[in-house]
Amino acid sequence: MSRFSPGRRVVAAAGALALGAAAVVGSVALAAPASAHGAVSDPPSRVYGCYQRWSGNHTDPAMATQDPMCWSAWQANPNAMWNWNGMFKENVGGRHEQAIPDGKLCSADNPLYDAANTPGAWRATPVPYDFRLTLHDPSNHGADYLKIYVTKQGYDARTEPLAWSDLELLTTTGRYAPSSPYVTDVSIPRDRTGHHVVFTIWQASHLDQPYYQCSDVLLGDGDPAPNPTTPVPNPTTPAPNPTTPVPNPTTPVPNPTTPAPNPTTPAPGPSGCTATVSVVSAWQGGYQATVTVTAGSSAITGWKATVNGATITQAWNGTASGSTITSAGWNGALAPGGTATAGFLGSGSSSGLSATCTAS
Ligand SMILES: [Cu+2]
Repeated sequence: MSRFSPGRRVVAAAGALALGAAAVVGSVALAAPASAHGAVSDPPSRVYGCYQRWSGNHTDPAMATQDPMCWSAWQANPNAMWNWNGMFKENVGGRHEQAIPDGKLCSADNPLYDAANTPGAWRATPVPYDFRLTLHDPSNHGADYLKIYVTKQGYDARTEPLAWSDLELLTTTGRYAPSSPYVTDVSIPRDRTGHHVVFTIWQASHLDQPYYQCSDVLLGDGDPAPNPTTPVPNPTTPAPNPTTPVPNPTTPVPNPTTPAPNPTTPAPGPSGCTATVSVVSAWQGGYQATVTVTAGSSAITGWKATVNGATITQAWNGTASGSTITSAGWNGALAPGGTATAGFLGSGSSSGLSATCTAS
């Protein structure tokens, strides 16, 4: 057989990525490795998130307090972080639950990534109950299917290793052509609140090579809801589309069982796209934020989101220059009303941020 064993494949990928990593050091934009495999990029998987946020400064001890689970993971094995895209097992024959033991789901049962199985305060991405999951695959393997699961209410990501019995299957998609990204809409039952894990199986099409990964999300009460740093509708912005629910300040706080109006859904703007910015977490001297871009009534082929008041030190799912993030190759094209997100780390204060968008 000419096929590499899984172990040899990982070693080979590590060498290739080490070269790629050297080219990235010192750059604000995080270029994705040009080869190898892929990962869930939004909401980012544990390993991909640690790579995104810290590959530019992974020896900075500030990570220990700002992002402690990533710090532990980088300390455990930096190679694993550079190889964020290699969380797969081969020749599983669709028997995922037999192939991946309980407690090893977030590492694809690959010892290289074992740190990702440790329960704890992983950075969790706030998502609405209905959200779009994006899997970024620079190698364009295609997909026979994606299976998306979410943890059951009562599961505690901070103390319990993830087991199959903790998961509820939400959706199994159809095939994807070998053209990244692979995107699917996900709807999470409204009883989930707080820190949950979205678990994704990506059955790649080029080989029997399924990928397994965990994305930490914040749901419902966990959202940074009516947050002083959330931009307020600008009086000079055209009136919101009547079909778009807007937060009404006189309306009582939404009942957790009711889908909350999404404050990040902007009205279509005249420039072809609109952008909002929301702060995921903040600490002394810095913060992490998400920019959401929404196309207007026409399709667009690329976008630039400017975050007024931001000093961007690192960005992902886009390229940062000054306070502007430009769409990446895989998330620039949007259908009318379509959305894309990018993330960034900012230095200084996160208060008073607002975002504007121009389309191309
Ligand atoms: Cu691959």
